[in-house]
Amino acid sequence: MSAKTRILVPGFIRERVLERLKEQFDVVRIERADPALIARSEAAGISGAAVSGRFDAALIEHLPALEIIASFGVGYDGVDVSAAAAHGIAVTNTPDVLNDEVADTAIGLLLNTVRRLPQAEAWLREGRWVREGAFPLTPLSLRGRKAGIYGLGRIGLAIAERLKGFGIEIAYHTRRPRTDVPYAYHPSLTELAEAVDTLIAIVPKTTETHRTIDAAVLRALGPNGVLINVGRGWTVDEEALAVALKDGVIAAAGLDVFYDEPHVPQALLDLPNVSLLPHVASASVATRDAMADLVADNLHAWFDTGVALTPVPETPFTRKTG
Ligand code: NAP
Ligand code: 8YV
Repeated sequence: MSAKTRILVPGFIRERVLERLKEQFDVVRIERADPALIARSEAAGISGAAVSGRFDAALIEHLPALEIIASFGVGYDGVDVSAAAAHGIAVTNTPDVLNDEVADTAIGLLLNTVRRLPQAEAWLREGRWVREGAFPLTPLSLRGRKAGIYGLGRIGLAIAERLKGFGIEIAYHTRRPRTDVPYAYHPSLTELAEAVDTLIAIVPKTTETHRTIDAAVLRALGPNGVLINVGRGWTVDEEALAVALKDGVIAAAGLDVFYDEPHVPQALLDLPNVSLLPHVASASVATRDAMADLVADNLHAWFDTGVALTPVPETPFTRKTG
């Protein structure tokens, strides 16, 4: 009997991924993605990997027979994709299966931010409704808002579909205009921010998106402005955001993602006009199960058929056999 294909799984991953991998593979677990944790002799027998989080060049270079890295999540910024591509290693992510969940959360976060629903519930639970009467009217409303989506990809489109149902006007900024949508295109983020009062960020973490939501963009959004970020914290200058929220440069913000997770700057925690979530946009059992299945399905497909199901654009490889 020939030996089973060996798959390395560093650090935490959903149990369902491990169960699905054990159907066909030998799973090698290490505590974290650190080459020091796997001896050279064992590293030489690893053909695939599944990861939720970091997988850097040092680990890639430590695994001479590695063919594929299946990453949990649609954003694959934790994987050194350039190093993988340079070694002919395929990288896969988990697109589409989370679009609706993340878009639902973006809308929930927008409503929480504008209508202060978490604060209203706290008011009730703390007995203030009984003692003090009605919760104060919210200065902000969704009515009449114009939304600008920064990143009109798979999830951005799903957010736009939902916003249409709220009767909200939609515009967007991406590097290249889309030809398949009726929404107004703005060639720069600042121009988008000037044209709208509600900016929703859902762009990947890349060198180009680093801290692009800065003081100037927030000024352009204006005093009635609301920022929602469900993409990556990397995209926001958090110091500038805290100042803008404190000084009334913009009205409010709703954030699911942060620059240095799980750490949230005290300056943001101290503000009353920001709604904060601990990176939960895709975090339902059903959606995380679908993501887990796609991680496993990519590895099964690669070793069964030679083709990954959802390779990232930088590594459009097929399996070299023989
Ligand atoms: P996608 O389909 O690849 O869409 C990305 C969009 O961003 C595209 O419209 C792309 O358009 C645009 N974009 C990329 N670079 C840009 C730049 N430099 N300037 C302007 N626009 C840019 O990705 P997706 O599936 O929608 O996911 C988007 C991101 O959301 C993920 O990468 C991940 O980081 C984040 N996310 C977060 C959560 C969460 O739990 N909070 C969950 C899922 C995803 P162009 O290429 O034309 O510029
Ligand atoms: C997950 C995400 O929280 O898919 C993404 O890019 O940010 C989220 O869906 C994350 O990947 C799981 O660790």
